[in-house]
Amino acid sequence: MNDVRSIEVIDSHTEGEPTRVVLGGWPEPSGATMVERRDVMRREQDALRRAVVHEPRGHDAVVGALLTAPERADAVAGVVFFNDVGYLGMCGHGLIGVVRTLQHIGRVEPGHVELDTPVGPVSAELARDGAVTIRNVPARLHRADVTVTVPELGEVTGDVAWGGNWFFLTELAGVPLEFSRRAELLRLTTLIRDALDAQGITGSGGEWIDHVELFSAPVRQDADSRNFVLCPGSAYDRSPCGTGTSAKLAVLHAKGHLALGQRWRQEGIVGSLFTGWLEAAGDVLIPHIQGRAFVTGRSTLLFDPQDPFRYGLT
Ligand code: PYC
Repeated sequence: MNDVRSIEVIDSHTEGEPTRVVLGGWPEPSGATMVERRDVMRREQDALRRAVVHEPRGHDAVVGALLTAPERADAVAGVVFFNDVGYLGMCGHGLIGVVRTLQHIGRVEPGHVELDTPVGPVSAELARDGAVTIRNVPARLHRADVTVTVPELGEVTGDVAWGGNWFFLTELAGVPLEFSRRAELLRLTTLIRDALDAQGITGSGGEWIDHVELFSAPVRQDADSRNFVLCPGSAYDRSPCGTGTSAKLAVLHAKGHLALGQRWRQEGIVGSLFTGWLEAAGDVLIPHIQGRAFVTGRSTLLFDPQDPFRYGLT
């Protein structure tokens, strides 16, 4: 990594949540598949992940997206999402940001866009007004009504579901989902995640549940529900979370509360909205998530060999 002197990025936010797309300067990770490329990034290029998302250039809520060569001939690009603590399977708000960024640099036009990720192929429809609808990887309910014992909270019952990442979805009576209470919400969801871990409650194959999602009645009149989502590190999602909304759709459908095609309007903690619905494809459920992203900046990150923090604060 020592010969990297600059990295080109474009910043955007999707319904309030930041995405930093890496366009150049990051050596192309080797590997024939997106999984292999993600593993090379993790093994050999992790300093660049930290440099792009950590302070002093970033902060704990930034999700990075490295564009690579695609796996499939008809895909525009491959994309590996990463954050302050590691790599994400998929990222819903991030994909919406990637599509708008590709439009900004003239690589896509309104219409259909195919992209490859380490957890499978995804696609998006970019509308003329800038709205993006992503077609996510299949979502599923893994375990319903699981009870975990959490310090301060006692027994908390929720569902474990996959929406491109692993989620524990629950409600906490008497805990309002208000932006002004975000520090407390972060603390409580972190306690839940730690308790899930300590009590061996995982996704399939023992995978770590790294996102916790709380729900309440919405504040907006045009929404069905409001959420607060703890991301893998210590940040919360400013958007309603694309993979989290996907997991929610799978849970609602499995419990008989959401028909195929029925719209679900998920409000996030800052009051922004994703609209989601499910489509059946064979025996799997494909979530569609619609939202908006806005490009906020374009910059060149510089690496001064004299700078002790050029690879970020750890
Ligand atoms: O939108 O899927 C999402 C997401 C995951 C983590 C942050 N945002």
